Amino acid sequence: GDGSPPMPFPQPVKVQEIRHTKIFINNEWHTSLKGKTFQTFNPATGVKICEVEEADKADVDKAVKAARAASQRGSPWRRMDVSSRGRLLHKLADLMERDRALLATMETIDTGKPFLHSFFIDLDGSIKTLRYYAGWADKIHGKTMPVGKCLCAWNFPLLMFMWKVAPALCCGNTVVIKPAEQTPLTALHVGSLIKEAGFPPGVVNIVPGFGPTAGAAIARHMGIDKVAFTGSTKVGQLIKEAAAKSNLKRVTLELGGKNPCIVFADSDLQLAVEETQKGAFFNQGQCCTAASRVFVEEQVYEEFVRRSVESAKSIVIGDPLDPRTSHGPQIDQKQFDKILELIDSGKKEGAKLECGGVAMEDTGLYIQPTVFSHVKDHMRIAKEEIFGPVQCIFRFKSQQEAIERANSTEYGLASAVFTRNLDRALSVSAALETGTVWVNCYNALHAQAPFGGYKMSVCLPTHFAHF
Ligand code: TXE
Repeated sequence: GDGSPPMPFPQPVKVQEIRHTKIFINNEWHTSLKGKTFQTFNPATGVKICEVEEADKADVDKAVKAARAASQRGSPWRRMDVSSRGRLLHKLADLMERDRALLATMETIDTGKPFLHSFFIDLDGSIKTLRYYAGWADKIHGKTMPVGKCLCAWNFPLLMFMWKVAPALCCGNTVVIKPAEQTPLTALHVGSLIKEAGFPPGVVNIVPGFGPTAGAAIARHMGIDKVAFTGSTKVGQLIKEAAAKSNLKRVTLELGGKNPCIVFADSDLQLAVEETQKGAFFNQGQCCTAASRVFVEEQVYEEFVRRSVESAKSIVIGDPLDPRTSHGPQIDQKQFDKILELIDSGKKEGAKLECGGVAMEDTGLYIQPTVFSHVKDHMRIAKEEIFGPVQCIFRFKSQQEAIERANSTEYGLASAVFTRNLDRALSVSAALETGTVWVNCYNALHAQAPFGGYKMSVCLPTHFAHF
């Protein structure tokens, strides 16, 4: 270094007690109308964190009424001038900065993702999203929609909350949002910050609960004009169907991916190894953008596999609250079982297991970073979204072949090209049927850049917003 003392790492906060565990409607905390609660667990230890009030259809109705009332003509939210709306979004971002270590700790306890990732990636992205849309609030002209409803997944609970809520609020909408049942805690804490920031009652309402009950009630609600969803393709289809059969509400979907990387022999090989592996293992592989299919040109194939295995073996697995940890547990038993079953299918279908492939012993839902080589396109691990720390490496001969194989999937979210040849980077990027193509990098996501896709990965009314 330059002789100066190292920057201290941010530290997790000691969370004695989770304060916000109820349904948030009209800036107030409500118990569930049916009197039900559900438990949320720390996936690193299996220990219950707390009980959360469980919203069902009747609670969703109550939240929609509040959101509708808050968007009536003459309401404080409707009368508020647009620059004040922007200021409120900035105020919320300020409060999240104030509570940043606490929110990052809660996110880590609830999801199992490493604390430094929560702090530097999820919190950073959430705050930047708010500030980006705060800046848009007084620059949008034209029509807005009164009530939106959002359903979130558990892999980036806070970030997805902001991706959905920030643009909706920026345009003057009111929202009802259901966090994933696995990860309700940071959303509820943000509820308290929304109140503290001074948003009028009813503008944001948070209904923790399950998909088939609260989620389905939202999808078929007659009083909701727009629904935004992140999750599995199967549930995305259910939501679009429910929207069609109720009031034809507008639908935005962000679904699965089976994202290809193409590594040419002329690339910076070490960079390609590092970036594709980060892409495969980041967030324990639980990313819609996970780099789950890596196509490597035959001349460098063996060397690429060798270095990838070496790199996978050096990943630090451990307690997600320990700042040295870079790999935590999977979110829950269901995902954990699904991943191990798919790993098994890979072995049975003849892919070569280079490393990992097993769970860590004892506690928690840890799966070792896993690398398969000699993967063939027909295998299940080549086709299905694994959503776990599994890297699949394929061999290719020609550029045309690599493009065709990369595109031969029902998904079309993200992809990457690794090459030093700029012409090739441009022509391959243009040929790949994905919303994002990264060149010589991976997972470079920005609040300022659009995020969309092709085929069964995404359904967006505009290319612009997440909402
Ligand atoms: O997803 P679900 P699950 C993929 C990934 C993963 C698989 C299953 O492959 O292994 O999906 O994960 C709500 N009406 N992704 O079972 O069921 C649910 O409450 C309305 C990709 O966790 O789709 C939660 O809030 N809502 C992904 C959300 O949908 C319903 C992120 C996600 O749950 C509902 C997560 C219903 N009938 C999983 N059923 C990504 N794109 O990043 C469930 N929900």
